[in-house]
Amino acid sequence: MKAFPESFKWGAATASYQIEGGGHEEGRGESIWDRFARQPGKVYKQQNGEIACDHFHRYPEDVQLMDELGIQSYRFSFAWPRLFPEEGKFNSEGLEFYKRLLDELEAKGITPAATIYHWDLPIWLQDKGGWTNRETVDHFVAYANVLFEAFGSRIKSWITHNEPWCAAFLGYALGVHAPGRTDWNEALIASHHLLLSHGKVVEAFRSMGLDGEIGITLNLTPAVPATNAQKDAAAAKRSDGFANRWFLDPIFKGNYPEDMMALYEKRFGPLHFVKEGDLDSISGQLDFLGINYYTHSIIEEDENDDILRAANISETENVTDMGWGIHPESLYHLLTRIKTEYTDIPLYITENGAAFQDQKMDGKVEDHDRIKYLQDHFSAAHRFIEENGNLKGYYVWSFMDNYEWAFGYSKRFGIIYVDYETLERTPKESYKWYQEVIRKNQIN
Ligand code: PNW
Repeated sequence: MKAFPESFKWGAATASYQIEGGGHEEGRGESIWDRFARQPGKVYKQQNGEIACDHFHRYPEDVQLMDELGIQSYRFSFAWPRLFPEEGKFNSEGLEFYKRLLDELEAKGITPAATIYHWDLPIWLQDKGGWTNRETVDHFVAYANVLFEAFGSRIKSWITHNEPWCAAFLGYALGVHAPGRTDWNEALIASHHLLLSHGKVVEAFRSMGLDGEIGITLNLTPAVPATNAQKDAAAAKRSDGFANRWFLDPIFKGNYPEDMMALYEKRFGPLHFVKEGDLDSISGQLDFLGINYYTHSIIEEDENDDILRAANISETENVTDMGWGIHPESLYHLLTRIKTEYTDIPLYITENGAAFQDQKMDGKVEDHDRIKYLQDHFSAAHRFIEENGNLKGYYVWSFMDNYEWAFGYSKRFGIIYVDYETLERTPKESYKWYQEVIRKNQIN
């Protein structure tokens, strides 16, 4: 038996665009994902979040299911286009849905953890360059200030950004996420502005003197060299620089990693977008770090890749429905590395979970593969805590099946099954298993 600390917070996570729907309700404007999804060939079957899980209307039932699950905390995100649907327009009605949601959560004693940006940028900001435009930083601060004013007394746990690596590199370099750009220089600029906007919002939060905690969520993907060859080790180091250190170093050390700066400068010229004082803002003291962990990557040198000269070897065995290899031990090593190389502030796993091809039969979803995945990752987290690791909580991704970005509704990460015809919710076996873990506060 592996018991967790009494104060340990068990939770589940979602994001606005992935579950809400209500695409035109109460004055919501368009986001970059609404537009991206309309472009042929970008998203599986051109599916979008117009209805999604209809959480916008079904939130009472969903919060009821959270209560029955027993989670102490629920991580969700705010939809920026609900509050600022058009340039220069603040839509106060856009706050109403979140008031109702918070009322439900409070009634059940579930602590909210709110992400300010989980990728649904208002379209009018994209029309001005999105995250490549430094002015977006100021708009982000204005938006966050509205949330702090409206909900600062009710929400005590704030996450500025979800996975800025995805927002910058999947969105601006690889083109697989909105806004679908394929320009590395733009991605680097976007990554800096995302980080800067994080720092500026932390400063705004501090200056308002709100009680509560603020942090950021990074998706961290350990890079494992494919062989013992020195060239593969070097490629893995670059991959680590690209995915992890490019965000961890400025936040916790106040500087971009030198090897990566050299690599990018050689290719793209001086990084002019980094201005005096930016890194001071980015490295402001945080109350916690949120970590999203799904898999590690196996890296070999690739001469044909002109930027990182590194290739990700895809795995075929013991993978999830995303094709992501299952490596719980890497979660333990990742947490240990954060503690030894970066920071001992409280850590939260703000996302961990897996997509599998679930089948609903006779009213049941027997997702034993997901139970095993979660059990093994909880166990890795437990090992870290045993060794005095400062891990305070764990949010399963996801509370329910939802819109998996470019994969549309074809990938199911939920511990609750959603029938997209009827929108009926069915707790999976993993939900019942998790319920027991939370109730006992321990795993086997
Ligand atoms: C995260 N990758 O996304 C997000 O925070 C969630 O919204 C998402 O549903 C979840 O993980 C599952 O994918 C990622 O390609 C998307 O490396 C793509 C990648 C990583 C994280």
